[in-house]
Amino acid sequence: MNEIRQLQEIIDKSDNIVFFGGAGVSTESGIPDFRSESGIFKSLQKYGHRPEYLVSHSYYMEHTEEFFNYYKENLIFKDAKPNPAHLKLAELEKAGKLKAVITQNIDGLHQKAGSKNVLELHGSIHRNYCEFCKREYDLDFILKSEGIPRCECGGIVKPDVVLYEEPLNNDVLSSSINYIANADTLIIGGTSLVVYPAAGLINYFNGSKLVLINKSETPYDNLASLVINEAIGETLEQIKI
Ligand code: CNA
Repeated sequence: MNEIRQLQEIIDKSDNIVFFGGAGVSTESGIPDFRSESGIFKSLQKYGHRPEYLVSHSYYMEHTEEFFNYYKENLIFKDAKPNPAHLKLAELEKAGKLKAVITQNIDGLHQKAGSKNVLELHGSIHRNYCEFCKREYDLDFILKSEGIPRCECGGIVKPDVVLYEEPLNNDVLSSSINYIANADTLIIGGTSLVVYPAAGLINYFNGSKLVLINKSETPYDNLASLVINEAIGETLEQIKI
């Protein structure tokens, strides 16, 4: 049986699917990921550092202005639109089959596609807050700011994005664990599964079908019932609900 038919059968038989995804879910929307060749690794050439360092807590603290330059240029894609992967996941939720989307992405495209229950492990570019008085700001405020975005009170406006070296939000993490632990099907897509603790979530899965849809191999391929090494948007687009 070909892979799409196998995936269709798994989805048809399940009504407790959880999706767990990463940067690869948004590459078909024109947002580069970190680790494939076309990804932000090009940052090495332009900034002389790996992206992990440029979006780390230390870099933010020690080179705040450069951090914002890199962040605005490389992590914000204001005009990006949901692709067929985001749209199909939203449809699956609407049909009552998919219970949650757990994402490492910060781009907000799942919500734009119509998904309601989205757990953002690494936060979102759309939420920003003053480190001092906690006032909230939207994405436009960050985009329009020059240099370091400053609140009226003078505090730095920090994106609500989990930087490397920073802990994940406990509520989001425990809720994600709960969904995964109770799912009968876990579809993982567009993630290299090397960024922890997010990648470790897979260990909580007790269900029967683990599906991996990723262009390249992952360290968990041998655990999966089905591995599809194709583009996730092109793959999910073929699924009928
Ligand atoms: P990653 O480590 O960059 O891996 C992405 C994976 O997706 C790679 O294994 C690719 O082979 C694969 N891939 C790329 N395009 C596709 C596609 N169309 N279909 C299927 N597979 C594809 O990304 P992770 O999410 O695993 O890394 C975690 C970091 C990167 C997280 O903290 C993210 O927040 C961060 N990130 C987020 C965005 C975003 O919000 N869109 C963009 C870039 C990086």
